[in-house]
Amino acid sequence: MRVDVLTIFPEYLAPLDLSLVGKARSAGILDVRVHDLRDWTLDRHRTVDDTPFGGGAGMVMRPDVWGRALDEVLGLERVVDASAASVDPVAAPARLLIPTPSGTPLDQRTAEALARESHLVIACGRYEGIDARVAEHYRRVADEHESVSVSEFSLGDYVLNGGEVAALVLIEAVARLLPGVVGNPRSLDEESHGSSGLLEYGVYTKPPTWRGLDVPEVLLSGHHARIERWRRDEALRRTAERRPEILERADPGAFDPHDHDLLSSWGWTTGPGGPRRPGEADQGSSAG
Ligand code: 6GU
Repeated sequence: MRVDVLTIFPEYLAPLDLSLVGKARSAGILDVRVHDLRDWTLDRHRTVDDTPFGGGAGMVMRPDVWGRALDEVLGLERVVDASAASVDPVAAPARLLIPTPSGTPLDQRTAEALARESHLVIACGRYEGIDARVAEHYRRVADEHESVSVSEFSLGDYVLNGGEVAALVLIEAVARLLPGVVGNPRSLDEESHGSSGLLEYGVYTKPPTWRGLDVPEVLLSGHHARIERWRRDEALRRTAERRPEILERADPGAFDPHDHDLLSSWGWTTGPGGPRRPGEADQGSSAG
């Protein structure tokens, strides 16, 4: 997979040399190129921002600089030049990803979809963000050429100073899903937000007693079926406590009779619409 990152702080992406992502790069599984946006400025001061039309605080990143940079990195100069030609050797479309607190929240399903792509381009804004016409323009290019698609994404409901940390997060979330990056791919199923849809159960290692705290007895029993059930119960308990909305969104068919008993013992109801937390009516059962 090829990933291009555009930023005015290329050094911010230095952690990409480390750990699993660094190994994936050395192994040739992941080709990450970090570019300095200022390389596409034309003035002596290498200006990337200006004051917002309509007034207000802060600065906005100029669309003309972003346009030159993105056309080149997305390979669009070539597409537009070749648009009259009948033979179009265009590769799989690049995905343009724009980190912004006003984007769609990034989740594991999105990371899985991105891991199947061949080329990601991440446009890291700073200040108050990138002129809105940039996303609009490349959405239009996407509609016309199918050589690119555009997604604005957010890490969560808080504000960062720029998109660089979000780019690191996205690259790590995607890179670990590429074949050959994580040693044992089965560990990807059992972790939080994996195929069960639940948060992961707690994990333990030696010593069996530490500062008066014992490892749960069942984990030392060697009884595989009991261990599996205990882990499922723990995953359900954590999810119900910490992220009840995940259980309420889950496929109602994903819960076995033991799950239902457990949820009921915590005051949840488990109708045909799936689990509902205590005090929450089933969807549609009490409209108005
Ligand atoms: Cl993706 N960017 C910025 N600047 N702030 C954020 C974010 C992204 N996600 C949450 N906060």
